[in-house]
Amino acid sequence: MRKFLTASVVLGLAAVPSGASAALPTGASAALPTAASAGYDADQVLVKFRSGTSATQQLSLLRSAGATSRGNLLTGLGIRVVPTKLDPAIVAARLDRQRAVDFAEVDKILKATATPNDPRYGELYGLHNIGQSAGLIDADIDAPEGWDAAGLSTFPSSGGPKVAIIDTGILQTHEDLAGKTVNCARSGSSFLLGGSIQEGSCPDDNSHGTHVAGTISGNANNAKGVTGVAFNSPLAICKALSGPLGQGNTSDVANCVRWSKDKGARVISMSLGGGSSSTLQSAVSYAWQSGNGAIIIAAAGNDGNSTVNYPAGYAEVMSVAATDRRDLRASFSNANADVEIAAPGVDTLSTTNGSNTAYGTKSGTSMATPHVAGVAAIIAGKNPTLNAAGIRSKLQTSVDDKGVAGRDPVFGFGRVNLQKAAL
Ligand SMILES: [Ca+2]
Ligand SMILES: [Ca+2]
Ligand SMILES: [Ca+2]
Repeated sequence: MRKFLTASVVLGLAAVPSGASAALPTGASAALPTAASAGYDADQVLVKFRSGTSATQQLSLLRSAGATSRGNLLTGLGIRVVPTKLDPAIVAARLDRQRAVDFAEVDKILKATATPNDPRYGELYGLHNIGQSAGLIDADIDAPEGWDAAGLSTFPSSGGPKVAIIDTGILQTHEDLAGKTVNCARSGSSFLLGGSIQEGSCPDDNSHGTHVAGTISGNANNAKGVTGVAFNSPLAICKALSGPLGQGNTSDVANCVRWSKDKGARVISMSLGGGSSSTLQSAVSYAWQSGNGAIIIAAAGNDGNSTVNYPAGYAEVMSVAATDRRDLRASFSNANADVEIAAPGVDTLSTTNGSNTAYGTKSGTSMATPHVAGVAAIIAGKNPTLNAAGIRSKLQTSVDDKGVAGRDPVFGFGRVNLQKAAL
């Protein structure tokens, strides 16, 4: 007898409308370069003399400190950019001690923290929380800091490891998903003999899969819509769920797991859950163990209690709980000893399948799961020889601990953090 898997537990809250996005300050888009010090200019110092210090006095003080001339004035600021052949830190320290000097300092090199130009990036509190919509500042996965750390601050659109998504399919032509799908298939008894994979067809009749895909790999810095966590990763899409409830058979999900691994996915993301099955366990065991293995991420479930759902409940699979914009447990998020990691999953904005320019918010451990899958992909991209167990270990140790200290049933090891994962 076939057991019936359903994404409906995961989808249960997906239709809850969110007023959050409407209330957002549009200026939240973080045009601010964060002053990350990366050393200082080797050839100059900055000096401000007190008023009344003559040019002759200035030149005398500068030369005795090791500068070569008075340099240039920063117009309107009264601060001089002064050349030197010595270590600017030493020259600045010498000058700073002089009574005629208001201040002297090295000319620090700043760099902008990666901030994409996508117009709705500012609403993605899960990536970068600046307190938008009554959120808690830094209740996020530290995505821009992580992109910097991973060397992705130029927002390349390719080059990352392949991520498989087993879900309701994808709207491949969506403006923020264009070019992402490199493998596409479906397995489903409603249109095929059970156990068959049909390559080349993975349409999304629900929107759930399209939403998950946008969180994992939405096109970044294309001046459109949102930004995925692992925007440089190509996607292998396997449609195992269908219809308004997003349902599918265990055999189809298992089939997709096997197919995803064979297509070379290093990460398999499953925002679905249901009862246990030997067939499904065999498939995840194959994907986890075959070759270097695939890291397998799945939703803990939206029952709001301690139910263990599968595939999350298998030892080979990381179970993902959901947090909100204040780093608190989402009311619907399951809590049990198998929960391994947490991620933002309340009112998550992403791509939807209404049109090629459609976006919307959904809530669920379904929305938390792709945040973790994206971080796993960036770990895999940065560490090409790391096996699945190594990626999992890195995920576990690069969290922000939440709730009671250490691993706990609500947050697992903690809320995922891309900056720590990418170091
Ligand atoms: Ca975009
Ligand atoms: Ca598990
Ligand atoms: Ca904890």
